[in-house]
Amino acid sequence: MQRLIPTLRRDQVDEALISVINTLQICAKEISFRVHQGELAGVLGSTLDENIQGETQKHLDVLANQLLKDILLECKHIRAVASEEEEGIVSGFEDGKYLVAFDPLDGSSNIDINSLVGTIFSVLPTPESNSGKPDMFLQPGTQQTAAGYVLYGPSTMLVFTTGRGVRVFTLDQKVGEFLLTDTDVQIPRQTSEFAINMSNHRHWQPAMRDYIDDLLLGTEGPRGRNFNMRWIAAMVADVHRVLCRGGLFAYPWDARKPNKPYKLRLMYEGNPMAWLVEQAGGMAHSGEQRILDIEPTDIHQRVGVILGSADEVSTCLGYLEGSQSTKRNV
Ligand code: FBP
Repeated sequence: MQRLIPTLRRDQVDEALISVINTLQICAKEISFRVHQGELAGVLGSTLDENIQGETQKHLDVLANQLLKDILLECKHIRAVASEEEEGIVSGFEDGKYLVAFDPLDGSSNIDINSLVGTIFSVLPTPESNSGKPDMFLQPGTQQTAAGYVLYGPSTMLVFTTGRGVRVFTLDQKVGEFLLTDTDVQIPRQTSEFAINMSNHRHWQPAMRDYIDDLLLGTEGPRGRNFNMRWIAAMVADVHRVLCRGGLFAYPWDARKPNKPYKLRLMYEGNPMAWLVEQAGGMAHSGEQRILDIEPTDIHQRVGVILGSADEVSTCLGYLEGSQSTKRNV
């Protein structure tokens, strides 16, 4: 089975970018070990601190963030990093060609129940301006040079793209190496599976409620077939399922906090997942536009997310644009 670096060389990826992705895999192994040690490594539970998002930090959030910072900033090709757990950016090598934005531990609410969590990353080129300020990161997702995630589950998987399709590696615990286990990930256009936090239903736009209600009506409704629901409450795991077997994943606009109607973050959740999904033949939309076309204004800005099987995302957007009617059979 092929290892990471030979695969990247075969893909003719730039040597500096290979070094960045190689550094990310080293981080993944360190975090994977601690996640799988759980209470034995004393990494469960919460700290008393809040992060820039106003969320209580878990010990593993802090530990994973520190590991990523320490190891990534040793890489001479990294100009700076931005993290969900850091207010500002952290500078690296002045002449580093790349920037790395990351969510050190996605799905934090799953840590203490031994459920699926992950690390999500997005790599961007250092702009010519090289200001050393957060504005270096404010590039649309179309500018990403690499994007992916690590899923810490029954096995640890590294899934990423450099614009040459989606590559899937599995960590061989015996030799401590990520080995290539899938190269041609394709998301089926059609699906009968959706993922959304249903408990937020009353807070959604009416059109989004209609779309989901028609899925729930199944054969008795306008969709004329049954749909199944899944929600792992970790984007990395819900999107992994979509890459494996199709589906629609959504975290849409929500009326609860008018000044903060979205939950997920553009730079280190929306953009990397959107590029992966598009590279696998799916669609990724904010409800207003293609996620990868969004011009960011802040490294921690939030975005609506509707992604997955292309035909199903189109149908959902049809409801939001009012072109898809909800004529009930009732
Ligand atoms: P973080 O855990 O990195 O803050 O990510 C947010 C997240 O956990 C996503 O991974 C997941 O899709 C969503 O929030 C779950 O939200 P909810 O608590 O509404 O189920």
